[in-house]
Amino acid sequence: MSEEILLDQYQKEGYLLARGLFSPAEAAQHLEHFMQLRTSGTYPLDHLGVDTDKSDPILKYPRMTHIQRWDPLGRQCLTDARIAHWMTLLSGQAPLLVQGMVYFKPPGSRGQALHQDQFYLKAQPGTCMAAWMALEPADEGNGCLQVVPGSHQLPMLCTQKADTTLSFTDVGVPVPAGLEAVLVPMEPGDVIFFNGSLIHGSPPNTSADRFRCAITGHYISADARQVAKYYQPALSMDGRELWLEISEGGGPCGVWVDHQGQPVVEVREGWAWRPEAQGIRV
Ligand SMILES: O=C(O)CCC(=O)C(=O)O
Repeated sequence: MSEEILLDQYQKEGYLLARGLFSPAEAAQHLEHFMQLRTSGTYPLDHLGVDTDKSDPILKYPRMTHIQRWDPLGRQCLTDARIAHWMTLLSGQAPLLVQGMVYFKPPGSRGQALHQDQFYLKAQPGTCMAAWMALEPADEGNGCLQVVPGSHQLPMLCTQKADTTLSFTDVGVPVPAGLEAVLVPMEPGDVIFFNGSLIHGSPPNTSADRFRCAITGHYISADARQVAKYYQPALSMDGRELWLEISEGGGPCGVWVDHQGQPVVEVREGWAWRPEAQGIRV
């Protein structure tokens, strides 16, 4: 598919799937490296999620966060020229990396409730973006990514309590009327790029014995002047650390309501900024 068609799709749907952006061999090399890291130690900001009990598989395989700050291969992967190319094309600006995470998602583990990344990053002006790469086959059975096409046009929605039997985070957003969550099955090396306002998440891994390992980067564009404190310093794709102004609190959020049969977003004051819901210790 031509870059033009993919760009058009990104504008309409809020995401773009770049199949085979990395080779299966690269994905396998990254998988082996991250699994080795995970099984051999603990790291700053390892993320466990909420409502864990002793049988929770996430206890053995928590997410590794801010990997760009302490793992050279993770940093190299998330600042790779192929990612920079697409990010620049999609946003018209060079990207700055503000967070790198590895999700292991072992068999039996919960997914992540639907959410909008910009709610947490608060990149200003504009929004943030993500690049999410499958390191193993990801499908409905092991809890692949799920997106709500077109939802990137919405403002930040007010959060609601999530079902923590299905999600390791305890806040989520509803799927607005007229929109639909779709699963995005991916193969190792496929990368999905998505807009920071796009509603996305993932269902639980219900498979008996398959992990669903993925690496993801959150980015802001080079002309952003502010981002939330947790995401600083930002990293340019050529390795420079940059400190931006800190985004505080947040603006109004929208509630999806019906007025005489017409769905509209009603805007309310005050985002409920709850870092602990993402396992963030500020
Ligand atoms: O990998 C997942 O299951 C969810 C990822 C996600 O929602 C995110 O990185 O913002």
